[in-house]
Amino acid sequence: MTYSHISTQFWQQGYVVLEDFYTVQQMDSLQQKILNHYGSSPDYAHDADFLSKSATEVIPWFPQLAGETEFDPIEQDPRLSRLCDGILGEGWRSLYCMSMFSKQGSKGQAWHQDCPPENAKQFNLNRLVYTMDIDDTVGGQVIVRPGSHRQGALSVGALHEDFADQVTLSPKKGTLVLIHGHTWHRVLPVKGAFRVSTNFRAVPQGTADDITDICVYRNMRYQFSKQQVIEQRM
Ligand SMILES: O=C(O)CCC(=O)C(=O)O
Ligand SMILES: [Fe+2]
Repeated sequence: MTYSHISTQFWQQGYVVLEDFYTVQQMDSLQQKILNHYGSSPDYAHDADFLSKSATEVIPWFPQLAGETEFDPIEQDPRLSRLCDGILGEGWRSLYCMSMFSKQGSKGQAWHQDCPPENAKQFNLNRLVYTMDIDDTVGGQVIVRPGSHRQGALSVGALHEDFADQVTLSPKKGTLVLIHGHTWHRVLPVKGAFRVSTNFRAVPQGTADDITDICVYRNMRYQFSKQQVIEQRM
């Protein structure tokens, strides 16, 4: 696929998958850093109310804020910058890098949109880097609905409902997945010992730094900075 094909596919589908984007060596080294940080039995960082209402069980870590420089070359890869130029246009910028850890038996993440979808020009881009294979044995596959970035807010309904048009992604070590923040997406329960993913978020010019402060779920809108449900949806 050429850069322009990738951008076209992204804007048609609301996501795009690029296998073997990063090398196994790069990924093994990052994975080691991430696992060293979490240790064997990390605690959930979000408040309990959020974890239960959102049916989302992940433990975030912001490695670049913690001074880990090894994540920088991943983010600064010239091919990734060129992809973002094509997808986001001039003047886009990186927001932050967040690793996410889920324990064995955890629920994954319910259907959500990373930010409110009401304004098509205001969105985040998820640049998801996988430092391990995500497959049927490990669980934690990512499910998306193609084209849903154009369909407004998620419908109200079951938090993990199956849709006929959903697509299941099983990223491998080194896969880069780009997901539009308005695209409906979720993560399946984790069956293996643990699951790790790392997200380098970016935004187009003119988008606020706190664009991902409000996340839209099928049962609520949740504001992370206030640790509060700001809208019940039923
Ligand atoms: O961990 C994943 O694969 C997806 C996480 C996600 O929904 C996000 O970063 O917005
Ligand atoms: Fe998300």
